[in-house]
Amino acid sequence: MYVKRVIAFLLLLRCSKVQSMTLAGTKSYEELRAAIVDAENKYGLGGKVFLNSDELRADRVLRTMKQAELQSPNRGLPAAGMHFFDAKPLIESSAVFKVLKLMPKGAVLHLHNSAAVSSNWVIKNLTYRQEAKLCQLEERYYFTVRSLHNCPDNQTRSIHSIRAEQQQNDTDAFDIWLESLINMKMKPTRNRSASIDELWLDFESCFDAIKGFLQYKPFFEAYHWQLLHEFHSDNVYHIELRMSFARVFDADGKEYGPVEVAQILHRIVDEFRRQHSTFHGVKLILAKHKNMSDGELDSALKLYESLSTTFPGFVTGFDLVGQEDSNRSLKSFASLLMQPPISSGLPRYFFHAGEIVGYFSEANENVIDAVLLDAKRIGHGYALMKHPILWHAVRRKQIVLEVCPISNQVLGLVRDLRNHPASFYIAQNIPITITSDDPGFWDATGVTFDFYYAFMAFAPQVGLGFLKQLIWDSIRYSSLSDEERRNVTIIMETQWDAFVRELTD
Ligand SMILES: *[C@@H]1O[C@H](CO)[C@@H](O)[C@H](O)[C@H]1NC(C)=O
Ligand SMILES: *[C@@H]1O[C@H](CO)[C@@H](O)[C@H](O)[C@H]1NC(C)=O
Ligand SMILES: *[C@@H]1O[C@H](CO)[C@@H](O)[C@H](O)[C@H]1NC(C)=O
Ligand SMILES: *[C@@H]1O[C@H](CO)[C@@H](O)[C@H](O)[C@H]1NC(C)=O
Ligand SMILES: *[C@@H]1O[C@H](CO)[C@@H](O)[C@H](O)[C@H]1NC(C)=O
Ligand SMILES: *[C@@H]1O[C@H](CO)[C@@H](O)[C@H](O)[C@H]1NC(C)=O
Ligand SMILES: CC(=O)N[C@H]1CO[C@H](CO)[C@@H](O)[C@@H]1O
Ligand SMILES: [Zn+2]
Repeated sequence: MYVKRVIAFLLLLRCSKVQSMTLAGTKSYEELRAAIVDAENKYGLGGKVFLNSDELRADRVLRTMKQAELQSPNRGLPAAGMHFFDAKPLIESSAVFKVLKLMPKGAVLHLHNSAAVSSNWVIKNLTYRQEAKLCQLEERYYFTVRSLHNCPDNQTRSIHSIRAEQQQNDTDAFDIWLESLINMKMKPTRNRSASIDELWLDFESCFDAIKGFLQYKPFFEAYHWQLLHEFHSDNVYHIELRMSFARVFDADGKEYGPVEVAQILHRIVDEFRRQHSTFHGVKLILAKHKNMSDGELDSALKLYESLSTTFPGFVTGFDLVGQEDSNRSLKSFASLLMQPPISSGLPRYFFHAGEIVGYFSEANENVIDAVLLDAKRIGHGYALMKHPILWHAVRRKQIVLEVCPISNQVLGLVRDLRNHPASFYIAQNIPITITSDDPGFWDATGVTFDFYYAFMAFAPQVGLGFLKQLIWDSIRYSSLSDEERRNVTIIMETQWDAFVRELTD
């Protein structure tokens, strides 16, 4: 009620100068000012979250740390205003980061499997195995285990033997070069102002480079185990993973199709859960590249049907990926997506939409189509702010935006994350979830670095209530069943209480 009164008062202020003078006269300037600050804090995301007495104490501790860290050093930028590539060492030594790392982070809802694991682990582990090979095709390089259809045998060499040819003191340099194939920080675009198209070329080249490794079953298994390990170590308890379900083969040349690939992953997750009682699990979202024909979309939707009926509750959604402004718009696929060639009804859609600065392309309107196609969540929604009617609909329908701060920065949408539209979504109480998209390709292991920017750059005024809202919302907007939600809630409550205690001690 109080918030409503202040808002009503502010509207009056805007309408009638005379009236406002009279109203202002009834209260002191300072009182009114404080009322505005208070009303704004209560209005935004997390503003109404209940905090018990321990949480209130933890909130004060956290706010003090935050304030200290946001004071910019010698008129320079605080880490929250810097590009992640430059800020990473500062963030790692920050007190707020250490708290966020410790914090249970609920579910990560937007993550691409082949870009999820640290590039450094891929180099230090997978490329040191005997089976690892590298194929060179003109200026492009691809990791692989067997010869690729696009890369002839005579261009493919064992990485072990290439490494053996390096001088003793050059193997480090060789490994760094190898890593540059799958890491944006090491690309030439890093040190100059590159266009979004150039950044996406580099970005897609990372996916192309790693693809071959993930088609080999032993590598696929080790990689996904490492994925679970990196996120669980970051205090994430549930993951919804986007993947293409590409075929996998084993050492005997036996091939595994999409259903068997899902089975393999299911076994890995089960084994990981057996060993880590606080890890709840994984769900899979079939995500295909938008660079496709109607016929290919038709097959992809049929594949979704077969996977989701074989693994109900495990394969739970469908998405289309790729650079939006240079690929087909959602609108161009709309009729098929509205009436998919499947009997089990409309898939649960989790579309990437509005991952774009938002000018002059049909794809600029992808967010409209995502809403019309009844997407349960929207990947990014960066351009939604420019749609004054649509964001009301998104809030009313409680479609959560999967916000990926560092991804948006690395891919050139915004340099200083304090200018990210998520600030507006938070202020307008539009539901968001913080997630890391492709952290393996830019050294942002897990999701805590993204939380750092969300907490420090998006919303300077918020404290623990905001974080509490975010992590419980990540469970709320997941594809978990009611029973699973109850189970993960039990895990989370214990972890959260321990976290709050640790923060106040
Ligand atoms: C790769 O990681 C696995 C699992 O952590 C480990 O058992 C194996 O020894 C590692 N291999 C190399 C070559 O580092
Ligand atoms: C590699 O093999 C292809 C045929 O598969 C041949 O055209 C090409 O000349 C060969 N390249 C080299 C470097 O031997
Ligand atoms: C080590 O690297 C330096 C510079 O690249 C080179 O001059 C030197 O010969 C190398 N030493 C050995 C032992 O390979
Ligand atoms: C970019 O610049 C930094 C600092 O000047 C340098 O250390 C790094 O090697 C450069 N990276 C690339 C990919 O050129
Ligand atoms: C898009 O599809 C075309 C034709 O299938 C192919 O040549 C091209 O490499 C694809 N581009 C990407 C980025 O996948
Ligand atoms: C929930 O937890 C209980 C007790 O650990 C377990 O028996 C049950 O299978 C779990 N349910 C789901 C859906 O994970
Ligand atoms: C069909 C289509 O427009 N495909 C384009 C998708 O975007 C990539 C670049 O990311 C282009 O190479 C494709 O031509
Ligand atoms: Zn994505």
